[in-house]
Amino acid sequence: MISLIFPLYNEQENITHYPTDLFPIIDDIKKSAGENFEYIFIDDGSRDETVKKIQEITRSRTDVKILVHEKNSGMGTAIKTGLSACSGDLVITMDADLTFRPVDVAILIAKYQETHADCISGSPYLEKGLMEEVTPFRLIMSKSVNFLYRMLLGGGITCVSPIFRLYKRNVLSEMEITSRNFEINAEIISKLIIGGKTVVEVPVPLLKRKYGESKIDIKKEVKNYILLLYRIFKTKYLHRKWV
Ligand SMILES: Nc1nc2c(ncn2[C@@H]2O[C@H](COP(=O)(O)OP(=O)(O)O)[C@@H](O)[C@H]2O)c(=O)[nH]1
Ligand SMILES: [Mg+2]
Repeated sequence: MISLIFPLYNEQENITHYPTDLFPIIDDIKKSAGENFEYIFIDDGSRDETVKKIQEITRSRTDVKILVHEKNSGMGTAIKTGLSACSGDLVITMDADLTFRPVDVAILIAKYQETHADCISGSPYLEKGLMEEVTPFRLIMSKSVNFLYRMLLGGGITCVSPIFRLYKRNVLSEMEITSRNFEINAEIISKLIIGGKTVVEVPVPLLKRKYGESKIDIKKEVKNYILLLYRIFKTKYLHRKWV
């Protein structure tokens, strides 16, 4: 079984589109790939109608778990809550705004079936023209940070930040993850590479968010990503502890 993990924070508009834009797409993949799925939704102290909406639209489904944080604790914390509650042997982490397309879950699975890698990571940087729209400031920040990670980590990874990934669950269960925010994805991929696990990137498009607002605070996140780079340096070259 494959667990699909969705961190949710103030995503009421996006959730109303799941009956057309998410569930039928995954149902098709279920048939074609011969895999079963469970959905894990983690609400992270949303102040809008996220919890009510997700409960409403999933009421008749038996393949859904909804977990609720009373207080907003960050996307990283939400993913960790999801990981501790899921039961698939494979785990896919996804964006609630579906900016990574549900149809591309099939690409992650096909690559896993071909390689049996520990992690298949979707990257919009692997080929030209995959990014629908992004502000120049955010693109420059992101490309610079990714360049630094590539230098430090090796492994030729083009993009460390995307959430759109498939993992072997046992590989993640063995890992101590400390990030509470968006940098969790960079922490996980860094630890996989440092630990000698296999990571394979696949090109996937990244669309523009259609509904609701992005929650990212770029300046805060860049700080977190730089701190993480320092930790990688300490662990990889000075053989010191991560924290
Ligand atoms: N649990 C949780 N999820 C969050 C938080 N902030 C953002 N998210 C979710 O993380 C995903 C990515 O966030 P988003 O705002 O789209 O950021 P962007 O795609 O980087 O602009 C979405 O599924 C959000 O609902 C948070 O504080 N807690
Ligand atoms: Mg988004």
